[in-house]
Amino acid sequence: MDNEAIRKERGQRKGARQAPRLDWWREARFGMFIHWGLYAVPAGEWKGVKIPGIGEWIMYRARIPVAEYELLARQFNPVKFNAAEWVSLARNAGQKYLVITSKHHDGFCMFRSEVGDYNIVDATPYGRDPLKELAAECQKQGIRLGFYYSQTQDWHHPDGDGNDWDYDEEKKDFAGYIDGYVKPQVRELLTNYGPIGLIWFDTPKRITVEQSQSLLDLCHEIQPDCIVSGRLGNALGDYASAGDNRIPGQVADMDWETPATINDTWGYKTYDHNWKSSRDLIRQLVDIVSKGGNYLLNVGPTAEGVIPQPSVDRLLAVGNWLKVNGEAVYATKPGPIQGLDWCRSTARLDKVYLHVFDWPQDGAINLSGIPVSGAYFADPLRTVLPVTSKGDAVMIQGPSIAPDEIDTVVVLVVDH
Ligand code: FHN
Repeated sequence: MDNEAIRKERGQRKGARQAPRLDWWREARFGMFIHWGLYAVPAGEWKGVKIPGIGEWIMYRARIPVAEYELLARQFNPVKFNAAEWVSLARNAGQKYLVITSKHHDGFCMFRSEVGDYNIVDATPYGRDPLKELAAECQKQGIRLGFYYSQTQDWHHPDGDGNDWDYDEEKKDFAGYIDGYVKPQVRELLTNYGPIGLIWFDTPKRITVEQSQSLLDLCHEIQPDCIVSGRLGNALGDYASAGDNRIPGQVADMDWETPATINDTWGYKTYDHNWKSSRDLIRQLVDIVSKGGNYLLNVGPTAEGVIPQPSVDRLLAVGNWLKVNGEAVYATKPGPIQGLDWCRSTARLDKVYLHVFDWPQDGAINLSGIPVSGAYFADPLRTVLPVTSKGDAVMIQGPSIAPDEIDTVVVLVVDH
């Protein structure tokens, strides 16, 4: 049981649970996270040495001086980036929103900014703003767009948090950095790219209650419908953020999301081949949704702008599964059957969706305490299954071989 998965300071603000601005997000359930930035150039290796840990932390882990790290911008030329392809991959994966790093902890901005020239338009040979292109494509293909923005850590800005190898932490004017740099940039992100579904702040660390509150107010003032992630800090987000790759052990009575990796890193690393299987990803999605959460699944494109093929393959496999079983995922709530290893459940209107992970050898599904009056498979054939009841016990008879060994969805018609 992972009951510490959602830390208090990343929790949901009081009253936010009732806010209609979250409605689309509650129905979406599944999103694409994209970690893309200068760190894709070294891709896990610095001066011939493989740097352990997640790829986007290479500047920190190798204590790379700002003056040296900045030079990576000259090599960043993602000529293979194609916004239409990325957005269509998200669509085909069954993901309803996309969140991309506009600025990660290394401080490099993936958008044109008037507040400094350490950004993809002004500092790289590429000279284009990929967020503009993604915004246009998301509009076109009906995907909500969100921006990740590292509000506290900035290892490039002299007053941002985290870089103590170039700057003296004691002398930093963190408040000045928030007011004079972060806020204008958040304003740019919410003004120049059309409607933005959400702002995904991260690693709150030293940010004060007042600073978190003022960032929240700023987002809602510019775009009242924009939602703000729990990593804003101080329990002020519109929804709660679970730890990376962490899933609560039981239903969490709040709006929450798990950000997760497909391999071990977020930002691209040439040598991270520890890919989760599509079976693991589908089951994680279902596990999360059955507990009332959203799944934000990451890809880390290369410096050329290519999403690694193992990620593409797995996302498409999840998408194919969702094409058949999507009604048991989107816009559902946690179902009434909880705490069993062999299955999960979700619910919508008068239907309960039983997700069977471990199909019984004799094909007999035994449940208790659920008044089931009918059952059928969620696949397009909608094969009806015989149901027999005895007192509190219900038995649904299916075939002896699992129709889908990853997750067979049985739709239960339940008397209320
Ligand atoms: O430090 C970051 C990390 O690089 C990555 O962006 C993840 C994604 O959830 N968030 C932070 C660690 O929790």
